[in-house]
Amino acid sequence: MSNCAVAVLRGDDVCGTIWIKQQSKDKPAEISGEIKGLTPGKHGFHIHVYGDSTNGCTSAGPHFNPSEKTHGGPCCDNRHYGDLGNVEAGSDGVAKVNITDKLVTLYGEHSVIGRSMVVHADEDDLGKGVGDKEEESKKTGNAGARKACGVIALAAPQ
Ligand SMILES: [Cu+2]
Ligand SMILES: [Zn+2]
Repeated sequence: MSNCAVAVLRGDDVCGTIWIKQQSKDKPAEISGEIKGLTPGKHGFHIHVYGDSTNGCTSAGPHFNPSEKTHGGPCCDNRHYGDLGNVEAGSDGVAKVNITDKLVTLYGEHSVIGRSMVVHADEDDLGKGVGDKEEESKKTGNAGARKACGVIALAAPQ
């Protein structure tokens, strides 16, 4: 049976809607939607561990990381489950999201339902930061402030 989830991202000047669809437990997740109000360019995009917004996006906690790895890019083995890389906004501030990911799942013990989706002020360096950027690169990719976030909620099959 296919599963579907949706996150409505809200922030001071950034908002968006992101859908996650997965046809079955063994198929990759398809993540799609649109985020508006961003500065043009790349912005880190992650799933954070908690669906808690009692203190704004801060209470979403760190990146979802059940395998206890260091931060990385979505391509790579060494990454958090929640590491989705960057979304890129055009000159109109709109980022179209279209990601297929094999670690993000809507099934089982590592399901992302009930966690948070977060878009950041800055570009995610995908764990490749060096020098004084290296330590934070391995945790957050130096993606900066949390511009908008939303809880990943179960949705009707689309
Ligand atoms: Cu993040
Ligand atoms: Zn990460």
